[in-house]
Parts: sequence; structure tokens; C-alpha cells
Amino acid sequence: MISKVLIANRGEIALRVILACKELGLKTVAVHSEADRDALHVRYADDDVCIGPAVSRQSYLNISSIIAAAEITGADAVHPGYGFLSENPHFAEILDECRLTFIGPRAATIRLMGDKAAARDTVKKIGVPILPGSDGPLSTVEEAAGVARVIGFPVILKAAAGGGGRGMRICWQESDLETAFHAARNEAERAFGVADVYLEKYLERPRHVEIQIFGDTHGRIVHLGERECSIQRRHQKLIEESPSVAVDADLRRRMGDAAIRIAQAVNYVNAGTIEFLLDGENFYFMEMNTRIQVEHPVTEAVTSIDLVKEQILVAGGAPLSVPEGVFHLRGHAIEFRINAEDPVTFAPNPGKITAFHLPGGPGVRVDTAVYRDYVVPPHYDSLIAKLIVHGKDRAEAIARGKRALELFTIEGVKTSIPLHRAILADPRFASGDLSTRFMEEFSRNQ
Ligand code: MV4
Repeated sequence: MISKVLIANRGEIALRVILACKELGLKTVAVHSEADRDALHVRYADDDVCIGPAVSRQSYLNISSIIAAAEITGADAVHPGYGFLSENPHFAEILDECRLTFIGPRAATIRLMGDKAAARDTVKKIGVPILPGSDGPLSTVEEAAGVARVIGFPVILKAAAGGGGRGMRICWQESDLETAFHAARNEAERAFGVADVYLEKYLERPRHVEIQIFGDTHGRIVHLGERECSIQRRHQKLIEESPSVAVDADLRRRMGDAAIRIAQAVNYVNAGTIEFLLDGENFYFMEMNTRIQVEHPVTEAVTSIDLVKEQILVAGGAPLSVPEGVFHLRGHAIEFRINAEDPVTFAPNPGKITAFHLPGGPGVRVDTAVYRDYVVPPHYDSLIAKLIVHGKDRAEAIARGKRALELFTIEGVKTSIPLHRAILADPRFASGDLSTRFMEEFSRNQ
């Protein structure tokens, strides 16, 4: 059993984990950088330890400082949140060796799924659809051209160590390959330290639909429905919703079964996400995320399951609390990511928050760790709040979104609130006509 949880993260997710621990009656330890002394996760945790300077590499990514903090404070488990060390297999391994419980999957699973080319291979073997493409990483441009000629253009080159868009290049014809191959490898090497790239057929207007899965240490694995995440900008999701208007009960069963089979193939434990591209009725495995995700609250809203509490309970050896049989989705939920950023250039816009008012009322949840007079530091990602609205159907969720975004006040830093208001006023968003090209097409029409 777990009794004291160290949260190896900051911002809204660190606070989210603390809230789950409080409900479970567990003690908490915050770790923080020198830039985060005034952060709410520090204030609300039972203990706090400064683990280094502002720069992440020396604090939130500093494994030995985090383990020392756990030992000093008597923590027996570590929740990694998302980002930072959450998908670092070495971190999960070292925690094991120190007899600290990593609240997440096994190190070997993180390592396997972190190699996107290997993950593709694993998924192909069990017969879940993947897009046609290369078997593993490509050694030469000639090899890439050979595969591309067989499957046809357009194709996309992706970094094996990547995910999230870095080291990706779309090629429309054979003459694009030479430049794209070297550019993708260079970018991958710089970003991840591994240059390997693989290739697959490029879909021009797919939806990004992902399935939430959950496994316990007793071998039971369930899925908790889908999230539609097609609204992205520069490979950062902006809006996520559940359910997807493109997924009916039959498709949900088929995608859910496929996701469970993938998770079973790697003996998956704890929370995870299987990302698919959805093209009409056809879905294709894209990658697996071995962490709790930013957008987990939309699944919590429609399933009534507290995913973070479930993560902690399952890590302590408890069986999944999700009952046997088909789960029920209740209503419709939408999440809006509110970033401190310039609405035109999308550059981060850190600074002091001079006015702050949160919306409330029926079906409104805000996950945030900022407050009036808080200074958003420049060192970390620009997410400062998540607004999650829930209604009996998509129309009610949208109405609640509009109403909540109208009342949401943040002054002193520029935010993405006006962008969300504009998207909600867009007839294509209202009709659910989404694809990964949505933001590109939306921006053209503004
Ligand atoms: C794709 C794709 C179309 N076809 N793969 C992967 C990482 C994610 N951030 C974007 N990814 C995509 N992979 C194939 N085979 C479309 C996307 C994609 C995308 C691509 C270019 C520009 C914006 C995009 C937004 C969402 C998804």
C-alpha cells in the first residue's frame, strides 16, 4: 500500500494529483524549482523540497534530486504527471531499484512504446491495423523511395523516438524524399538523440481519435471510450472532447477491442492511451502514450471515473474499480486548453496575472494552479488552465463552453481564451466537421 506520494511535476497536474491524494487520505510531497517557490502545488502539499534551479534539466528532470527528496520526506510512491519524466523508462527503473512505487506502467513497457517504429511492429503482429509503411527504421533515402513507390505518395517520415510532431516530414512526390529524409533525421537527432526515422502512408484529412485504456496488476484491462483530439496547432492539442461525433457504438467497440488487444500484448498496467488516425470508418494505430494525459478530464466527465485516484490505487495493487461489462458514457465533455500565449504569434507570454476570475455553474470544471498576482514563469510550457465543460449532449456542452469562456477573466498575460471563443462560434466546429487540418482551415478563414 501507498501512504505518501511525491509528485514529480508542477502546475495544474501537480495540483490535480494532490487533490486525488487528499481524497484517498494520502500524504503528499511537492518538489519544485527555484522559480516555483510560490506555486500552489508547493502550498498544498504536506511537504515540499526545492530540487534545483529554474531550468527543467536541473530540477524537474533531475532524477537524483527527486529520489533524494523522496527519501528525505519518507515518500513511498512517485506520480510523474505528464511531460518531464513521465515516459522516461530509466526513471521508472531507478525508482524500482530504490523500492519506490512508480505510479505508471512498467519500465519495459515505457521503453517499448517509446520506440514508435518498434510499437508499430508489435501492433502489426497482433493484427491491429497500421498504415502501410516501412518495417522499422530506414537506413537510406533509396530504401525510403523503395517503400514509398510500393505504397504510393503522399507519405510521411516520422522519428522513431518522437511523437508530437518533431522529426516529421510529409512527402508528396519522390523528389521530396532526399531533403525530407535528412531534415527529419537531423531534427530527430537534435530533439531526441536518436536519428532513426520510419515512413508510412500520409492521410490527408484524418481525425485524431484516441482510446483511454487502464490495466491493473491482476491482468485486467479495460477501455474507457475515446477522445477526439483533431483540433491541434503546431502539434499541440487545443480542444479535446468525448465522445467523438465520428464514433458510433459499433466503431467504439471495434476501436476499444483493438486498444485492449494492444495493451494486453504488452501486459499493460495503469493508465495509457492508444492514438489512432480515423479515416471514415477505418482506423489505424499511430502510437501509444504510457502516461496520464492532459485531456484526461473529458474521460472523467463522461465515465464518472477519477482516473488519477484509479492510477494511485492500481499502483498500490488494488484491482480496477471499473465494474465488469459495458461501461456507460454520460453526456458530452469538451476541454479547452488555456495557454499564456500571444494570440497572433502563439509565442509564450509569461508574466504577472493582474486579474483572475474563474467561471463556475453547472457542468463547469477548471483545472489550474495559477491565481491573481501569480507570475507565470518563462521556463515551462505555457498551459495555465484547462476549462472542461460537460452537458447532456454536445450542444449543451458547447453552450456551457461559450458561457464559461465569456466569464473567464485572465488579465496581465495574453491567453488563448479569445481563440477558443472564435472556434466555438465557427459553424464547422458546431457541426462536428473536424479533422487534423481544422486549425489550418480555420485560420485561413479568420
Ligand atoms: C499522421 C498524419 C497523417 N498521416 N500520420 C503524428 C503526431 C501528431 N502530432 C501529428 N501526427 C500526424 N500523423 C499519417 N500517417 C497526421 C498527423 C497530424 C498532423 C500532421 C501534420 C500537421 C498537423 C497535424 C495535426 C494532427 C495530426
